[in-house]
Amino acid sequence: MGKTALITGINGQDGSYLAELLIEKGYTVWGILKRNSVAENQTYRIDHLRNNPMLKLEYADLLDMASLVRVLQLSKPAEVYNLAAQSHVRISFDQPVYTAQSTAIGTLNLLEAVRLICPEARVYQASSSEMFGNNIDADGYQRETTPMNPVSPYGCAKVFSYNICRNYRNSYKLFISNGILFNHESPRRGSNFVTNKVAKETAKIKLGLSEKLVLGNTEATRDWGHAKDYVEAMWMILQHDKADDFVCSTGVSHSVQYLVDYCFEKVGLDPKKYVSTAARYLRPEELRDLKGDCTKMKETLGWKPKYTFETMMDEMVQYWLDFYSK
Ligand code: NAP
Ligand code: F7E
Repeated sequence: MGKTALITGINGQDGSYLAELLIEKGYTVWGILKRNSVAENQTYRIDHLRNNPMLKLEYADLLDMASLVRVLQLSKPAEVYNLAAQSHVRISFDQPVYTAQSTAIGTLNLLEAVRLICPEARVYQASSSEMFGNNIDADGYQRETTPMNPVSPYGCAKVFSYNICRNYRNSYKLFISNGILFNHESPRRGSNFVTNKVAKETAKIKLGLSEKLVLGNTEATRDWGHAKDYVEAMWMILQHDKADDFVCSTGVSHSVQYLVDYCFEKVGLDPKKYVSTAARYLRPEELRDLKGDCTKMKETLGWKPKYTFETMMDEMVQYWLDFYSK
């Protein structure tokens, strides 16, 4: 019989790809959905899996520990992937308390529930490169040993989760691992994150459906990988013989301006004619540059990404061209 896994955040970008991967591997996959008034839209990323008998969905919320206890008792998972969070950095400045509740205290609720109900389960925590803030090692990279100095409520909340996971691992001998993942994208990325916003608007402008793209800080640089490659890393982290923390990245970074130029050039348009900036997309404190060194991940687990920045952005722009051409 295959293993059983529970995914929080199953209807998010990563949760949807991880559910596909685990079902392919023969897992029974349980996922939690938090209640939303528009139920139709909430599961669009996993609707293609809804009739699969290996997928089981339950209502629960990271802020409601009783609901987590209920789902852990029902599902009895061997692996728990904690992907749920308020994950938008800019929005975390607008909703700092909710971000801290869901992205920090939500993790603690889940760990307590695991400790009480299924202490044998292996837990993956979705930690983030946002935790490093503007700290960069002398060689220009961030890695597992880089000091954490977050510059957003989201980053602060993720540092709490990262640390409480290490604390529970050491105090209670639970198998809890952090994946410190750098930005990862796909056509399923929320369209208010910069890669998918640029891909979508490039396609709309090309097809005559829009005339402008308004952005924030175009000088920031990010290390962008593909979510499909990164969910494979999550799975590998939980198959390792001991709980540990791993950076996952591509080691290549580009500026937001380069991202814009790449997408517009792909469809044969001059970005200068369409792209402008506005203060509303700036953050009170900016995280300028991210570039990860994932040597530990590659050497210990043998992880290797299949996508490059270019093949990923090609897929995303093409997705929106097809979407708006239907
Ligand atoms: P996402 O698309 O924003 O998905 C977040 C998921 O969390 C959604 O399914 C959301 O449900 C759910 N959620 C939010 N609050 C919840 C709560 N209180 N209780 C239960 N579920 C809740 O994020 P993602 O890009 O897939 O990222 C997955 C995880 O990795 C997140 O923790 C994120 O912070 C972290 N991470 C992401 C990246 C990246 O570049 N993508 C990098 C590093 C770390 P609704 O949609 O119904 O609200
Ligand atoms: O911004 C700049 C913005 O919102 C990337 C989350 O998954 O990765 C993600 O956080 C960069 C930033 O992602 C716009 O200022 C310019 O410098 O796509 P983003 P993020 O903030 O890096 C980390 C690792 C996570 O863990 C998070 O969950 O792009 N930028 N103009 C813009 N960003 C947005 N969203 N919109 C703009 O118009």
